[in-house]
Amino acid sequence: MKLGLRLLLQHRDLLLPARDRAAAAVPCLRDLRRTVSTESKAESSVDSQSSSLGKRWKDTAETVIIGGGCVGVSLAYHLAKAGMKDVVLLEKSELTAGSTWHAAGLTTYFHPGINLKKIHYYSIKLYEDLEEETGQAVGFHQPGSIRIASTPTRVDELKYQTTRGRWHPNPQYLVGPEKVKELFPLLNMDKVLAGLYNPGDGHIDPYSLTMALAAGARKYGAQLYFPAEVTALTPRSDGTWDVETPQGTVQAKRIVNATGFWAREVGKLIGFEHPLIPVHHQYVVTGTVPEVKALKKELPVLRDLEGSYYLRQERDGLLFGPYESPEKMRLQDSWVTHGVPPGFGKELFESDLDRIMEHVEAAMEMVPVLRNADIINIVSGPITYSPDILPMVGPHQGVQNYWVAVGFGYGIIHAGGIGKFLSDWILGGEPPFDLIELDPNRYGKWTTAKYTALKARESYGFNNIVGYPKEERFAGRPTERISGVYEDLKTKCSMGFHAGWEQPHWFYKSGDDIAYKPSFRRTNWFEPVRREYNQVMEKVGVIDLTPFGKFIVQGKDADKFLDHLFANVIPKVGFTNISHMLTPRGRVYAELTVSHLSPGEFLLITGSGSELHDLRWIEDVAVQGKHNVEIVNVTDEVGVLGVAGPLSRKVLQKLTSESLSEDAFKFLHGRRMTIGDIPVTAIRISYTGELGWELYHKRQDTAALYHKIMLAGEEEGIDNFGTYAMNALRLEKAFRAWGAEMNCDTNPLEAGLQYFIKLNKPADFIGKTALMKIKEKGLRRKLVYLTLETDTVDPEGNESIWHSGKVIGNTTSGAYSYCTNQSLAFAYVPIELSVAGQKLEVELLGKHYPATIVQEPLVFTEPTRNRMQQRGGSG
Ligand code: THG
Repeated sequence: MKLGLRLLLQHRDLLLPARDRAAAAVPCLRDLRRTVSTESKAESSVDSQSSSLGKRWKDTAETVIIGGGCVGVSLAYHLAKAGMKDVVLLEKSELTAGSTWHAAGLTTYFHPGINLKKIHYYSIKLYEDLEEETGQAVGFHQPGSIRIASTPTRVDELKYQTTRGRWHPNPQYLVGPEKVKELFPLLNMDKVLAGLYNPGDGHIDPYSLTMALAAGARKYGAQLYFPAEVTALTPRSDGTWDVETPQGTVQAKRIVNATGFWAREVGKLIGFEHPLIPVHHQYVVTGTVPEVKALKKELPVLRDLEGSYYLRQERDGLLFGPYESPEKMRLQDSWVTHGVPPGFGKELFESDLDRIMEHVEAAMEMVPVLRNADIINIVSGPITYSPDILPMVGPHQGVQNYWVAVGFGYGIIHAGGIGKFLSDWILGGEPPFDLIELDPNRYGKWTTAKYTALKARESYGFNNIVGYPKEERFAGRPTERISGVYEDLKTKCSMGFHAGWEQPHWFYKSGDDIAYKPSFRRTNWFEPVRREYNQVMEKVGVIDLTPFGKFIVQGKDADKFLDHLFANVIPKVGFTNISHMLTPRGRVYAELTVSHLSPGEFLLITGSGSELHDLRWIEDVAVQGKHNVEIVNVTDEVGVLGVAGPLSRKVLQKLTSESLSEDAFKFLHGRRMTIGDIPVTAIRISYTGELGWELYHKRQDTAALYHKIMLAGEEEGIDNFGTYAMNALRLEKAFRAWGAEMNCDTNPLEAGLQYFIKLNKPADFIGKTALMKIKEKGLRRKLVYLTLETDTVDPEGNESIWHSGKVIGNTTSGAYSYCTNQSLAFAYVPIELSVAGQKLEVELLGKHYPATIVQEPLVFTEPTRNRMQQRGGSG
């Protein structure tokens, strides 16, 4: 039975049961596709080799990949192709079972983030060549794609996104309505204001793609076994794993969990609760639409951002997939609470057209021929979601040699690039490029099942929400990670979410518009942040820094271990310094402060977003080098308050009998003391660059400490400040931020971190040799400091920089400088342009703004000001 969409709209209640029957009777799209691809030349040869039962069972492996979906198979292909000898893939039922087989197969060069564009690019290039390499047709169509903007904000969004990536080779063009109509003649143009056109986009057959990757993997020597269900994972004392299956045990140097919606089950085998949950994703396939059939060339893939759906041509019909709102979307929570039903492999969920009706209506308005289309299939299949929609890719903290490649909501476009990325990481010992947003260690104990469900609901529903800078999402908050001052501050400020913690972004005062109003332009927090900025520059401010990651490192080898781990020298007892962990290739892996608390006892502090990311590295180096050290993560036990500003000494002095004078407590010194009778470790450091202290204390003391400081500072007019003001303060002082100015794509010399890198120290620190070579060869690009003449928009980071009509670099972060009343940014530019006075242009929202490279900093830090005054300078 065929049902017109129009008919369904009118009689859907009546027709639902019939439709379900109809849907069940019609072969699934993938089955249709498979019939097509079996006609291709190599399919049969691939299938005949597929099952390994009866074949020689390998009992040792360099890498065991668990899961035969497109991601796992792509990793096997890449590792084997790169020359890894013993690559074994274990799949519990058959290749593509799980989510791959029913995926809609969309491929796009587009991603709003800057790093994932590289993954998309690689995947598409790989898929273009795969048939030739493996002899397996992959059903790759590249009719292009258009993202439709139908509101002025959406036009801004497309402009914002185009500037964040012009240095990538991904082809994309912002086009006007006429061009959109030309590209997609069946569109109702009433609301279309603009489109983002990606000519190389399209779709691929996920089944054939996986088969091609499998053929390639085998060709290069990988062993793919199925059915082979992993039933136990047992670590050996040497860091290797025993991977048990009913067919036998494989001893593996490393294991990779690539098991899609089974990833939780596999994680549980070693005690992890991966924050993943399956969602029901539905798409609808129509029969032949005469107007589509009449077209001379295939329609580009359409993404209607406001309508929240994708739509593409499927043979002579259309395929349409919506993302329902958080309230309407469906989670398969029972698979989290009770586990995935054993044997679930190539099943689908029952479809529910009712749930997607508003998107159907939006689509019929945008593409009117849909009204008369017949539905021939509705696919409702499980896709795995992580809380923030992005997959988890890389080595996992807390255990040796356990890697994950899970949580793919868009596995088809990610599979190729992720396979290559992970393979390069495994073989090279460090991430080949920055893809920090996929670090599995961004999650932690606080990402509970409940949190994951709330967040996946939001993430799925917000698939096509406007992607503003400084966007906040509110589902699942607060988590169990609550600072001691949270209750005091929660009604006084706009909180930001950092690794499970709530941290003040900016504080309200009477008369402020306190609504959450994200914007591509300056918005309602612009003036309040100026107020906080002045508070710290002129008086004294308090900030909750509890979200910092905090580790104690101690033991016999502590000094030696840290000397090897960090590029800076080890501070003497009582001192603190800023130290970087470099990768073997000489890139910046992390930036921490190291405080030598007592002989052989160190406190390491990192930013909130990098806690387990850094800890994983530190632990791996300790274990692999057999260092006799104890590493304790004290993040959850320790609270931190920062007190900063010219009057901070005066205020804190009231609360202690120990002298805080310049001579008695110097910059970058730390000591244990009491502040208002509360024991603290006080460190004289501040990311604001102003006079200030950070007070580390037991987390249960945070509120008491906060109140004592606020009371003591009344006379001085003490007040709160948040991380937005902190960002402006640190940028004016030209302090670099990890993740922006430095990451594993940058070396510390081009990032201007020479001062912290001690190439002359005797210890052979990680990255030293590589860095010496980099220095010898000379730098190709450098971080520069820019002022910009803007109007109502400030740089954020990742905007394109133009010079002589060409894109020559990108910003890394930016802010308004409240001191000099202009915009300010850090940026990477080619070395020959990296001179003070050089004029450039920064593209913001489609407009080119004049920028000038200036000498850093714009504002001197308090210690520098002091030194200059002592020397009689101007300061
Ligand atoms: N406080 C503490 N630890 C931290 C941060 C912090 N760890 C992570 C991150 N933030 C580290 N980043 C910096 C960067 C610069 C400074 C402090 C932390 C800083 N720099 C001064 C400068 O560059 O002039 C001093 C440098 C020096 O003379 O050594 O203060 O905020 N605990």
